[in-house]
Amino acid sequence: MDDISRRRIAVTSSHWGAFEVETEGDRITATRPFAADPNPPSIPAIIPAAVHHHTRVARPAIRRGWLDHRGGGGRGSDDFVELPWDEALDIAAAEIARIRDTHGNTSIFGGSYGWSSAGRFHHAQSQVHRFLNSIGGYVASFGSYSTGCAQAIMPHVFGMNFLEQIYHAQDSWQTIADHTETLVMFGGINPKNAQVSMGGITEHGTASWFDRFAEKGMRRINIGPQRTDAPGGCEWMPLRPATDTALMLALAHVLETEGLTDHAFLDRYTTGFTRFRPYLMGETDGQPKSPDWAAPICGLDPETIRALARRMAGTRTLITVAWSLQRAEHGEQPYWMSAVLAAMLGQIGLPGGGVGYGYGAIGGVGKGLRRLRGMTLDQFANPVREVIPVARIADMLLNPGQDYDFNGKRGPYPDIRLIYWAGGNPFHHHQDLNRLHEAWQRPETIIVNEPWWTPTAKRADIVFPATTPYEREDIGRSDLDEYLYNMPQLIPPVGEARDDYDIFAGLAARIGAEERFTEGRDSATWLRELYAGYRERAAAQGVEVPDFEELRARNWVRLPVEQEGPQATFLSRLRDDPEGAPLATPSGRIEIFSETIEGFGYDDCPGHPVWLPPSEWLGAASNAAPLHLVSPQPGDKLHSQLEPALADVPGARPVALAIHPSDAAARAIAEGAIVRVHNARGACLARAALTDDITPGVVALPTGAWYGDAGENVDPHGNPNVLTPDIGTSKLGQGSSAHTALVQVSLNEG
Ligand SMILES: Nc1nc2c(c(=O)[nH]1)N[C@H]1C(S)=C(S)[C@@H](COP(=O)(O)OP(=O)(O)OC[C@H]3O[C@@H](n4cnc5c(=O)[nH]c(N)nc54)[C@H](O)[C@@H]3O)O[C@H]1N2
Ligand SMILES: Nc1nc2c(c(=O)[nH]1)N[C@H]1C(S)=C(S)[C@@H](COP(=O)(O)OP(=O)(O)OC[C@H]3O[C@@H](n4cnc5c(=O)[nH]c(N)nc54)[C@H](O)[C@@H]3O)O[C@H]1N2
Ligand SMILES: [Mo]
Repeated sequence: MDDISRRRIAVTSSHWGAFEVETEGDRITATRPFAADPNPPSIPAIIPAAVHHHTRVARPAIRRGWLDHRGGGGRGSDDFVELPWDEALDIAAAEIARIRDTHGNTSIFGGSYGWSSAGRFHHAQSQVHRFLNSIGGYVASFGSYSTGCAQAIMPHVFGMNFLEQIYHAQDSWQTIADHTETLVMFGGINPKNAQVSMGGITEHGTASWFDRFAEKGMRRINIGPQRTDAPGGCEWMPLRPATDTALMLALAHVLETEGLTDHAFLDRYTTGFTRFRPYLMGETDGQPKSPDWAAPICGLDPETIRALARRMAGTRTLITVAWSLQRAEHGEQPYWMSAVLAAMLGQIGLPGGGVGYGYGAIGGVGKGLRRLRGMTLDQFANPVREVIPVARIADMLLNPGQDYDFNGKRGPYPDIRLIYWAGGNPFHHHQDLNRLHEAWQRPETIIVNEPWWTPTAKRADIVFPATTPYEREDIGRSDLDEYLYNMPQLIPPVGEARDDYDIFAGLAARIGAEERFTEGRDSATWLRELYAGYRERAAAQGVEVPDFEELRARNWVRLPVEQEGPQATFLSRLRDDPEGAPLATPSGRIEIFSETIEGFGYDDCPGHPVWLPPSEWLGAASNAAPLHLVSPQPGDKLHSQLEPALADVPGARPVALAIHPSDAAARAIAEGAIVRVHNARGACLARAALTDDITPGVVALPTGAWYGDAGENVDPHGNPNVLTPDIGTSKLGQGSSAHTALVQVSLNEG
């Protein structure tokens, strides 16, 4: 690397934005927002403290119990023995080879879900997948905690890959600004979440778009449990969580009974309305899905529902749906039903009308940028066919060989003996962590690459210290951002940390796969080569990017990737030419009824959208658990990253729990009081934050606190995942059901 002894300043990129970093010698001394960002995130300030935090993994470490007598048990309670790199790599490589040779590659779980950090080459998940494929493959995972359920259901409805749809096909912010008159936001559109975008985001524009919407007089209606899920100035309809489908059905019922349904649209572009209508009207089950029916379910008044339906039919209306709605039991239903409601309104394919998903969930959605062909390290094909839905990990570990359903398929869970995790923190992200802790004791060996002693690292057998992005050089680039970065190495690796690439190269060499994994290159060579390929492909698409050395000298460039000409409008091609440009659904149309899904025969996801009460919601509240817990993303960081430094701030932990003053008063809870949030699955501490901006009966505890140590009955930091249920959304989606939880909140005495 360059001379690092002197003071220097450089710009780097992250999942939550670009920022300027000041270094002196081997330390990061300060960070500042990037000048080109109109609305910088608040996160960078704590990076220096986090990077040099005492919770960094200093040296390779092996759990004492595992070192003494191999195998599980004691994970999370044993202490660790530090070893020199060579010795630790020898031991890990021998163990990986032993398990592979004894039990086969189907006994290795390498799903390794997680965001790790930005940067194209040093992307931990790509590195671990390439390594495991170099030695014969691994059991993979499908989907994400973000949108796993939607990724399963939505292709049945619109016939396209869901990620393709949300990142590249939906209406752009510009289209919305130009055409939308009424914006109906289920779960809001939250600039707090839009701070983040995978792979990087430079100009944070969501809040400014809302300023423009307000100026032009667009009605902006946030429907959900928290006023704060949308920017200030939006209308708020306080909704009981998990009841969106009932509300959407009631809106559809108004359209149908008041002659507001666009039947011409349904006839031309959709299939199955005649199979759905009898359910809507109550002909199949004796219950019309009217506003009077939905009002007590949703906690709204029937007249409000009627007025909203008329407004939606009478103006150019865009329905947006937050990802959070499908991170819940039966999450398939609000997603599918929103498409049906939009179809009944007949505005799909018109600019600024119809439906869109995940605006605000991450900052890149809606930017509507041209795509440049990517820059990714080849992960190789995986010879192992077994893939589990990502959120079914604990089920898999607890039930090897047991059959499970997923999106029309049925098959057994593999028998996992080895887990390799790099770039994720399952003991932050998974639901019912006490159950995961039990399941996690099953495999013979668990290896984790991590910069910090996260709760996952603490529960591993072998921990390799990984560098952070500030300790290695990389290229920062995302298709949802206008910028391209050279992310310089700013400081030498902290402690004995190594890049994931070098860790895997070291293991591969010991398992006879060095040539395959490295192809004779080191990371500096890879970086230049991947970049050269990217530059060539960009040029072929008419975009000039500087050569590697010039980019290094310039640090960053803004790319001309704004769309020219007409802006994106979702399904405009279908609308223009339904015969010539059919959807890739079985019918070629939007599927209001799906023969395919009906054919699966699932009780929890039938052939058209329905209201299915979840196992936990306010309609099923009990004395033991009377409050609905939502666990949104944290505003002050990305998931559990940088947590050790944030937790050092006096008074910052346990995490703040939003609670309505009436619910607090009923429990004699005052502002700032330390409370215990609990249910049959677990308990954690939290700090009461009283607010009128939350629906009574609902409490909100953001994710991201580190799960406590083994043996602690009450998580002291406020991790909501000790309370959330580890159940799939349905047999179809099998996504995470994080938002489906009832809890009690009590003053913490003693
Ligand atoms: N209750 C509840 N739970 C949720 C959610 C919810 O809404 N409610 N949301 C879910 C969602 S959508 C998501 S995406 C997940 C997020 O869950 P994760 O993506 O697992 O969370 P992160 O904290 O980002 O974990 C990334 C880890 O990678 C490490 N890391 C960073 N850079 C590197 C690197 O270069 N190399 C290596 N080896 N490691 C690195 C970080 O230190 C960190 O520990 O959480 C899910 N969990
Ligand atoms: N600052 C920050 N931003 C992030 C992240 C982060 O860690 N930090 N993580 C990123 C990631 S990985 C993802 S996937 C996205 C997630 O984006 P989302 O899934 O949209 O975000 P959440 O924060 O889980 O939930 C948003 C809101 O949905 C509401 N909600 C919960 N249940 C319901 C319901 O049943 N009905 C309705 N109408 N509303 C409901 C809650 O009030 C909650 O505040 O965020 C991204 N953005
Ligand atoms: Mo996510």
